[in-house]
Amino acid sequence: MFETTIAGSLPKPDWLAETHKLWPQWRAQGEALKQAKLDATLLWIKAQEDAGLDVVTDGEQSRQHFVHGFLEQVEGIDFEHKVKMGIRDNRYEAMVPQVVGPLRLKGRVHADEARFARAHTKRKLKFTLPGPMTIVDTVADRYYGDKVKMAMAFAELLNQEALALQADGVDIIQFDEPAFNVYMKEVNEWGIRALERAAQGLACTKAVHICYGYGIQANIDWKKSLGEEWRQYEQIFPALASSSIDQISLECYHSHVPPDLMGLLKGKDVMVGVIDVASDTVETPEEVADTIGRALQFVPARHLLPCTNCGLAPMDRHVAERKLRALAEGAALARQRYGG
Ligand code: MET
Repeated sequence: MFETTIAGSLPKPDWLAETHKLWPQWRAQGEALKQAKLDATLLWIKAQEDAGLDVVTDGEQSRQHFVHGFLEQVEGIDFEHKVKMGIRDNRYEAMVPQVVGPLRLKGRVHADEARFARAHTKRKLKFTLPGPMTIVDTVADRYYGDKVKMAMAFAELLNQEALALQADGVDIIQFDEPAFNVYMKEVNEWGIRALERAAQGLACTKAVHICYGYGIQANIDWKKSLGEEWRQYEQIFPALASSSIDQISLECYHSHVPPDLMGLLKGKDVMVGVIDVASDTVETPEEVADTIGRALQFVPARHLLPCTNCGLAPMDRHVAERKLRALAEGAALARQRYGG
């Protein structure tokens, strides 16, 4: 009951990469970098276990960014000539690589870190991949000329990697789709179809993470513009509820998402965001348990997975460690309070 999990990413230690950044520069190269990534992975697996989390991840220590990490292993993408592009409906600008030819995987993308993580934990292991719609929104297209066609091409590649991750022993594969609350019409037209293509044939648990973004300034400003109630999920949850995806996330703590929207996800596991990623104030176990209590009005206990609102990548490392503990302690308190 109340199996705890995180959105995926954790801060990189300062000997691995620049800190407090979404697109940090690595501190080493070649073999030394490879080793440093695995060392950081081990450190965070231990920290998640020590905190008492039920499901652990590799902390996304081996990728520079949650979308571009996957793209680095895709043929047909030019990383040498990045261009500035407005992403998430021009919410912020990013330097993005360009799609310049047919897309194909160069080989395995995440075999090293997934197998390494699997070898070092007996807990459930979740592995995250960017979703097709979010990828399409984070690259510049100079080849396909058609968003849906390009998304389906990415979905096929994601599916190849997802099936291989399952064979590596991963228990849960999560696709990250923060673009899902920006382009709601497209989500219903093709976003969920592309997501299901990416998850096709998986027998392990399939999750989708949707959110209002990291705790960076552009997102904080955007949220201020969304009004008193954030109802975006209302437009996409019905279709997600009838999809083949098992677990769906939503922000709860410090968010303006009306909690009754969780009721639209009947039958699904709901990853309920009980940890704010936009504030360094560490939640108390009581606050976490209170948030779980509110969500229980709309989600049965066996389907409720306490989670972080989004990834912790740009956060201070020590704050993140304390937030992991707050998450686990809050869930433990909720088990006592609501367990019987
Ligand atoms: N898995 C990603 C992370 O935890 C999701 C990011 S969505 C903006 O960082």
